[in-house]
Amino acid sequence: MLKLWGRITSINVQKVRWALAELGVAHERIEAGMQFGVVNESHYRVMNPNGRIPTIDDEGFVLWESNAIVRYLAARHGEGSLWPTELRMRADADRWMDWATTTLQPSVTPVFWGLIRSAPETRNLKEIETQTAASNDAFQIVDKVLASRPYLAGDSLTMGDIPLGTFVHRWYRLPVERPAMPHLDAYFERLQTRAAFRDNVMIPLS
Ligand SMILES: N[C@@H](CCC(=O)N[C@@H](CS)C(=O)NCC(=O)O)C(=O)O
Repeated sequence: MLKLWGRITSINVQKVRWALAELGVAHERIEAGMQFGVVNESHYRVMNPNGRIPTIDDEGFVLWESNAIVRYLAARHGEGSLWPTELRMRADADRWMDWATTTLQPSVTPVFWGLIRSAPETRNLKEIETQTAASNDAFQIVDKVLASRPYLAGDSLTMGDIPLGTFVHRWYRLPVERPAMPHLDAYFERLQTRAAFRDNVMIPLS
């Protein structure tokens, strides 16, 4: 059975758990990261020299990097669903995975750490303000795209929605001001109709 290492509060682990649930893949999860430790143990470092989560072991095939894991699972178990068969739809989905990591994450993560994982007296309020504005600018790009389609790459959920959907949840749960983004609001509601999203992503921020 596939093994997954990682705590459920990690956004990168949430991507993998959401994908596994959408695909109906049975697995065993082993707590790792932060208060659970494990990531610095030598057996873990052999699998993942970064000492980060998530890591999977699928019948002896070890893989780390959350987006790579989501792509692998989608290709293996989700042909025609999470893994679009049509080349250009797949490229579109793939693009949103990279975009979430390279454009959205660098601004959302400092806001999350500043407001949720830092003591009030240590917060860099100027940085939080700057990165909140940058995050809202990025989310407005997504809002415009979602005006013409229910999911990022078209009419159905694909791997492209997985990283971004986890950031949408995080953004809507952070105590920040957001501009009106009606299509993103509707998208977040749409994602919440999916049990796999509710169970694995809608976890209180901590
Ligand atoms: N690029 C990596 C980043 C992995 C990463 O930074 N994971 C965080 C959790 S989201 C982590 O391992 N933090 C240390 C810990 O939990 O102990 C990925 O997407 O998998």
